[in-house]
Amino acid sequence: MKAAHIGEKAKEIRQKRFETAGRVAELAREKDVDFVILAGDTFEDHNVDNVAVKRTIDILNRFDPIPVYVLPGNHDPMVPGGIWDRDAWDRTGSHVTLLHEPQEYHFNDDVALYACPLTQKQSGLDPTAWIPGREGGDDRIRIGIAHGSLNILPGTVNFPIAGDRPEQSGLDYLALGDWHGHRIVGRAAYPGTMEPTNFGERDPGNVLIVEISESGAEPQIEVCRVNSLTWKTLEPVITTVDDVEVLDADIHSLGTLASLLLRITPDISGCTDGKALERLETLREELRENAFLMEWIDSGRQPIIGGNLIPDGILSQVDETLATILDGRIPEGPGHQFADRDPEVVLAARMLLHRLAGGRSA
Ligand SMILES: [Mn+2]
Repeated sequence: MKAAHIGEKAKEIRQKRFETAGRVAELAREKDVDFVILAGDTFEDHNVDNVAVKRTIDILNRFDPIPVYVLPGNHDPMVPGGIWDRDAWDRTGSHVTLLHEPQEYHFNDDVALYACPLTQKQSGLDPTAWIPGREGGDDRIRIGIAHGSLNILPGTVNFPIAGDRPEQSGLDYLALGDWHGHRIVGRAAYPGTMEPTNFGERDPGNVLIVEISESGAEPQIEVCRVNSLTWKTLEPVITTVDDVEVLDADIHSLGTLASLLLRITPDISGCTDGKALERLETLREELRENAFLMEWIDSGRQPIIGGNLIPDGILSQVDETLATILDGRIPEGPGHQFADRDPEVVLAARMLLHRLAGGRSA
């Protein structure tokens, strides 16, 4: 994933994603899995530079001798001249199998894999439709591998997959890719992306460890978190210092600041507490300096408090005086007699001053 939408941090994001893929290889060893499935969209598109392809192959080779089955998805479909035709694939070990045909593959005599590779970006056809039903006497573990949208929600979807595919085709498990959040529907499951790709995704950043004891047995699915970056959208309503403290604690509970991509839209339209605004500003600075990425979106309906708006001169002196009072100190010179006024009144006065002096609507 180029992650161009992240701007200057895109390169670091790409680096993190390779690191996470490497951790998945370690996890596969730790968990002593029999094999690994990548159910599509290993690449965002075919336009990937050779260095990224090489790094991907290096990571796939780190799974050796654990077999890895790689399915082409709708972003990296099996097409002539596509990503899977690069010479670099010659370097992959024999443990890596590209599932290039819709057919039955054999992990061993007891486990059959039904691969549903995609050959185009979009389709209204179910890529799993070809999977034959279970024949009498077949007691192998049968696993479908597909990429698309489980057709369980209203509306038209790309590559719709029958919600009852496991039952229809006698599958013990249907390993799916496409959805970014992890989701388990009966015997069908999406792990979601190993790293989140954007704000607003529903629980991404996992791989699934699936254990199937025998044909017909309920798959035991363990959700393992592997992501290193956390993307979080926050829309806190701030009226008091306590609200800022809660926001501060919420953010720090997400992980180290260096691992956080934050999109924060504070609503301070009802805030008349100068201390709260000051604390919020301090938090903002802390996040700006330390978070992996931060977008701070002013909601527009908030009090304008900012030095730049006030031209130098008497108005800026008044502003400074009001700020000093809000700070809990007694200003020197003119204005000191207002030091005992209700902070709400002082803040309201300051907001009014900013609106008038700044000539901007609040
Ligand atoms: Mn996809």
